[in-house]
Amino acid sequence: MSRPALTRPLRSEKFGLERTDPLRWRLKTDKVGRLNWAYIRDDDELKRHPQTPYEKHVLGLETGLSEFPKAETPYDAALNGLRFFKELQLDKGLWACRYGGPMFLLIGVIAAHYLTKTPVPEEWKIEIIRYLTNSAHPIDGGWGLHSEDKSTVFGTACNYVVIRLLGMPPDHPVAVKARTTLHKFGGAVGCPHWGKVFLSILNLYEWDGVNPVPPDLWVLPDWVPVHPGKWWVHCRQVYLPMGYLYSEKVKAPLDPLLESLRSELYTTPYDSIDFSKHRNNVSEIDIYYPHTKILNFVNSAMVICEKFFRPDWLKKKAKDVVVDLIRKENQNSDFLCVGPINNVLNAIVVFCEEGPDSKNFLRHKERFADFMYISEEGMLMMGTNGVQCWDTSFALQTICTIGAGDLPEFRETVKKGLEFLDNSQFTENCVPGSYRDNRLGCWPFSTKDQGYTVSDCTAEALKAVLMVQKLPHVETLISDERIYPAIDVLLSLQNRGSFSPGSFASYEKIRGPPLLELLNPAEVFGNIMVEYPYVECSDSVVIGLSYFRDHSSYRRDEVVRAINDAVAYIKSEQDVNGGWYGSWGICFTYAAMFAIEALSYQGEVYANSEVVRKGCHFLAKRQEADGGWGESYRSCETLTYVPHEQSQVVNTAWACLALMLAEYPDVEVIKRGIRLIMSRQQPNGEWKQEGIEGVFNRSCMIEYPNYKFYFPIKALGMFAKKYSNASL
Ligand code: LAN
Repeated sequence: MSRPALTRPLRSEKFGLERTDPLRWRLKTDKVGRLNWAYIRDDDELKRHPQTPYEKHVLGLETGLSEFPKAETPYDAALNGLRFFKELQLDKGLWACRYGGPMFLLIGVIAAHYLTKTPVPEEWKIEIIRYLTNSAHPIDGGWGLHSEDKSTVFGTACNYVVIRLLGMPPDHPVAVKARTTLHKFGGAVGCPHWGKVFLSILNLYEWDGVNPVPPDLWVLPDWVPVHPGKWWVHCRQVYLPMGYLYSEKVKAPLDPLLESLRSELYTTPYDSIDFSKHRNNVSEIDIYYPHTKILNFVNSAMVICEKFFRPDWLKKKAKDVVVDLIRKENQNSDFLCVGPINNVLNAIVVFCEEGPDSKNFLRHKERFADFMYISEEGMLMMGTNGVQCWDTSFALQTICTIGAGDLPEFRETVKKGLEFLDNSQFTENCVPGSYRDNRLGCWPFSTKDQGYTVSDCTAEALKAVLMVQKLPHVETLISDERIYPAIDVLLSLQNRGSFSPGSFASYEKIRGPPLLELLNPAEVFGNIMVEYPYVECSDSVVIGLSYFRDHSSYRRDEVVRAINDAVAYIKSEQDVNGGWYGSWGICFTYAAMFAIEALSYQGEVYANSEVVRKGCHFLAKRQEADGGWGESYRSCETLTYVPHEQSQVVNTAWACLALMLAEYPDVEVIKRGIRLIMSRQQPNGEWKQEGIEGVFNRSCMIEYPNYKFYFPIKALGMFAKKYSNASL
C-alpha cells in the first residue's frame, strides 16, 4: 500500500510535538554553494538577516511575494513563473534544493553521532523527530525505503531507532505504532544488509549475522575483474568503509538506552537470537533484488574463510589499503564524500583511526550539517549535499530558451547564475591513486567541494554556460580555454569496446562486467555494482557536445564522432513501444524529453525520423483526459509505464517539451498539456508540490522540487515562441 499525499494539519501538530521557531532558521551559503541551515538564537542577528523568500518558501511560511493577474497567454504564465522562481535564487547565484526522499539515511548520521559521542544539536533532534512523525505511514506508522514507499523493515527499524536515540520515549503513540508494525513484519532480524550494518554499529545486532563485506578485495591486483576499483563509484565508496567496520567489528559501547532498544526491536529476547542464522533473513516486503544463488554461495564461503583461513597479515594489509583510500576520498571531496552514506561511515572510520580530537574527525563533524535540511515538515537528510549545479544549469538554460535572458528584470539573475557556475568548475584533478578519472574543467552535480563530476552534469552546465555567454549583455567569464578540458573529459568518458559502445554512463566509463550484478548484496537496490550505460546521460552529453560543435572547432572530428556514436546508442535503446526507460527521473516521460532533445539537435524530428515519430506516439497515447501526463514511480520499479492517479505538472512539462522539440504535428495535443500547466499555476506564479520526481537504482525515489518550476516555465515559454502566444 503506497502512501497517500501529506495532509494538513501535519501529524506532528496533532500529536502536539515540540517544534522549533521557523522564523529563526537561516540558510548559510558560500560562493561554491554550501548549504548549511543554522538556528539563530540571537535576536540582533535575526534582525540583521531577515528571512529570504527562499527560506520562507521552504519552511512553509508566507513568502509575501507579489501576486499577478491571471496569465491569459503561455508567455505571461512563463514570465510569472520565472518571476517567482527568480526570487528563490540565493545571493551567490545558485538555487538551493531540499533533496529528500530516501528514508534510510538518518540512521547513518545519528549512528555516527552516537558512536562518536558527538552531541546532536537540540534543534536537529526536535525537527528530525517532527519529520519522521510527519513522514510515517498514516495507517501503519512505519517507514519505507523512500518517502512515498509502503512501510518496510529497513525503513521502520532504522527510523524507529532514530526517534528513540533522539529522545522519543518508547510509549509515545508514534513509537508504539511503528514498533507494532515492525513486530508484525517479524522484527529487525528481517532487515536488509545495510540496515543490519547500521544496527551492528549501534550494537543493536550482531556482526556474525551480517553477510561479509571483505575489505580484502582491495588487496587484489587491479586487473582482476571483481576488483572494487571497477565497481560503480557509489558502490565501491560505500563498501570501502563498510569493509573496515565489518572487519574490525566496530560497535558502540552498550548503554541503558541501547539495552532498551535491543528489547524493542525484536519479537524475542535479544540474547535468545542466534544472529548468525539471520544473515540471509530479509523480509519479503523489502526485497527488490533477491540474492542470487552464487551470492549466497560466495557469502558462505567468505564466512568460512574469514573464520579459518584469513591470516592476520592480510587483515592488516586490507585495513591499511582501505584507510588510505578513505583518506583520499576525504581529501578529494573536502570530507563531503561522494554521498551521505560513505560520508558518515568514513567519519566513523576516521574517529576509530585518528580519535575524537583529530583534525580530520573535526572536519568530518563540520560536514554532517551539509546534508541536513530543514523544511515545513521537519529536518531531513539529503541524498547528496544538494543539487546546486544541476538546478542552476537548468534554470539558466530555461531563461535563455524562452528568450527571457535579455529582459532587464532577469539580467541580474542570469549574471549571478553564471558566476556560480564559474566558481563551481573544477580547477584540480584528484590525488593520484584514488581510482578516479580526470575532473579538471568539469562541473559537479552539487558543489565543487564535493568533487565528483557526472557526464551529464558537465554537459548541462556546459550548455548553460554557452547559452548565457551568448547573451549580448553578458560578459564572458569562462573562456574557451577553460572549456576545452571539459570536452577532453567528456570525450574520454564515452564507452567503447564491449561495454555498450557509444553510450555514456554516470560518473565514469563502465569499468567492470555487468555480470558483477549477480553479486549485488544490497537486496533493496537494482543496478548498483558497476556503471551502466544511461540514456539520459548520453542524451545530455549529445546535447552539450552539439552546442559546443556549433561554438568551436576544437577536436571537431572527435566531437562529431562522439555525437554520432551516442545517437546510435540512444536509438538502439528505444523500446518497441517507442519509449525510453529513465533511470534518474520518473520515468518514461523524463527520458523521452532528453532523448528527443538530443535527436532534435541532429535535425531529427517527427517529419523525418521514425525513431522520433515512435517516441511521439508513445507519449501522445499516454495523455490523460485532462490534457496532462502523470507517471507513477512504479514505472521505475517495473520498467513499464504506470500512470499516476493524477496528472502531474512535471510529467506534463516533460511530455510537452519532447513533443515540441520533435515538432509533433498535432499541436492540439501539446496545447492541452500547456493548458493544464497553466491551470495549476498559483496567483504568485508558482506551482504546488505534487508527486516525487526522481529516482535512483530503480527502487528509491528522490525529490527534485525545482523541477516543478523550471520545466513548466520552459514548456510554456517554448510553446509561445514556437507556436503562438494567443490566449489559451
Ligand atoms: C544522483 C543524483 C543526480 C543523478 C543525475 C545527474 C540526475 C543522473 O543523470 C546521473 C546520476 C546522478 C548523479 C545520481 C546518482 C546516484 C545518487 C548520487 C543520486 C540519485 C542522488 C543520490 C544517489 C546516491 C547513490 C544515494 C546514496 C545511496 C546509495 C545506494 C549509495
